[in-house]
Amino acid sequence: MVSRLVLVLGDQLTPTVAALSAADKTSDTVVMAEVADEASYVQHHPKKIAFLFSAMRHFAAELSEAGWTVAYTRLDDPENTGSIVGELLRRASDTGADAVIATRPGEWRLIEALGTAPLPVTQLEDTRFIARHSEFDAWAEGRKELRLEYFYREMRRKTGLLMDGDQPEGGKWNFDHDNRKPPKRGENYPDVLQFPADKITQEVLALVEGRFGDNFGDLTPFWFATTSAQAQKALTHWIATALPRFGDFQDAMVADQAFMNHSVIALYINAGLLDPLEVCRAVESAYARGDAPLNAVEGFIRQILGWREYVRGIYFREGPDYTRRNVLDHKRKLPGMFWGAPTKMRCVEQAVGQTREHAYAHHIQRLMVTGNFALLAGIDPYEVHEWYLAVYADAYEWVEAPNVIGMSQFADGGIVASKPYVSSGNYIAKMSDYCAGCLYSVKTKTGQGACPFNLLYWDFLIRHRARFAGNPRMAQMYRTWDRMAEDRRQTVLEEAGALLASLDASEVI
Ligand code: FAD
Ligand code: DLZ
Ligand code: SF4
Repeated sequence: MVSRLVLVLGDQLTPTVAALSAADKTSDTVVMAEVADEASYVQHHPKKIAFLFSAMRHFAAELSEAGWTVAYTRLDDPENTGSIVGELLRRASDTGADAVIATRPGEWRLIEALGTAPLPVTQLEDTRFIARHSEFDAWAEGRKELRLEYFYREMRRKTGLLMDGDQPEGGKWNFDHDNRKPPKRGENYPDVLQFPADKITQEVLALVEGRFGDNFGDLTPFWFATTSAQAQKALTHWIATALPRFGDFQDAMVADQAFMNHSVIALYINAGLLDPLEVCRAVESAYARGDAPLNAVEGFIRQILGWREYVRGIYFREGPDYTRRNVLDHKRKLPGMFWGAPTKMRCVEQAVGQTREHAYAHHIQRLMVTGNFALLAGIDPYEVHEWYLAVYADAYEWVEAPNVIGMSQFADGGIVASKPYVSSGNYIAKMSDYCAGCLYSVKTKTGQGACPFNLLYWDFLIRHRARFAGNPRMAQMYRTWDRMAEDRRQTVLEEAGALLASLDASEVI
């Protein structure tokens, strides 16, 4: 009988993933491997590595129980070759298998490694997404601009989610304007469901502490779900406790509140522990039961049905060089504050501190604090990309890169974002309580204590005037600048220059 290997990667932990669906339990061998190459292509947060290794070990045990033959390589196995292709070759030689079935990885690097491996590897399309590649490409074909909103509507029609016949539920496709409320003072936020470390996780924690303990990030306390059943519980808990207010305060930021009303499920969906369409249907059911308002439910479903599918389409459509795009020619090195070096900017200190603690920050922190700062300061987008890929437990290149290179850093020239996501300190002051406890003053525009975002904002706009002045959504800002007194404009640019020089000299800013 022909025997094949069935590759299951760390973010493919779904019993119905394409490779498993195409395989034969009676004759094929599942290959799963913890390998140095995957654990170190960036300096992953230790919690991310521990989450993935523990989830992989739990999933391998579930497959064995279901009757699969599983060849599982632990990181500390002395025979471990250190790479996915190396492990496939080793297992092929052990079992006599001469072919591999794989589900196409979510990163060009690994797609290419499998494609050039010295044994035949069939890479099947990953069907765990709502849109097929062909659907996205057909939608994108011939369009001048690939705007999320129109793709999202197609996905609503395709799935019937929040549809009333052929019309959107509630008469509108998008309730975003209801979802931008600033945080309320004294608001209580529900707890995210946490799970104690079982024996498998404890072993993984010891391994990760020994091998990756020096990477940026706290390994413990470790409380992530590591099985699909636990992830499902976390989702159910969030729907019952936080979904109703997810919409209203989606863009708000509060000091020492890492999760607010966010779901903290991206890491589970992306690893394969939760199915995106089932998540959307569970949230839609809460609306049907009258347990959550439409603005919350639509806002949430748009993130998964819209953004998540859209960024995946962009990543695969744009090709392997996407992470190297740098249309703004930004070259500055990523400053130490991203790795926890001291900073006087409370917003950055909060976002990075929470990232260190939880391998998590919510969307607006990623976009309007760390992302905004990196873009204003002209940091090399590839360095920014590597940072985001490393520090978040939900980060894989297919989803991280379009968010960072495209949405956040505008390095793709506007494929994802119609204008750069930049703001002065005003936006952060409006949407958070950070500024009250900051060593800088958000109301101060120049001089002693001026908020760095205020200075860098103008510096960015002026540096890139030729590119952005013609953008109708930015014209107003250029008019404001042009109306400023000449000496004031000069002061702003001089102080911004001095700030950037301090950054380059690794001074604390
Ligand atoms: P919630 O706020 O509860 O949102 C619900 C779900 O919607 C998420 O779980 C996620 O599956 C999906 N979602 C929301 N926004 C996006 C988006 N822009 N793209 C794709 N899916 C989205 N998301 C990742 O999954 N991995 C990443 O590596 C990643 N990097 C990002 C980098 C930057 C600079 C920015 C601005 C965003 C990034 N995002 C990334 C998107 C988003 O910030 C995270 O999905 C979200 O913060 C995860 O937390 P949550 O599960 O609590 O999400
Ligand atoms: C992120 C990650 C890590 C840290 N370690 C492994 C691993 O040891 N073995 C594995 O199969 N996958 C791992 N992954 C996930 C892969 O990097 C991921 O499959 C690719 O980046 C494609 O998305
Ligand atoms: Fe951030 Fe400026 Fe507010 Fe300080 S004053 S928290 S640097 S926006």
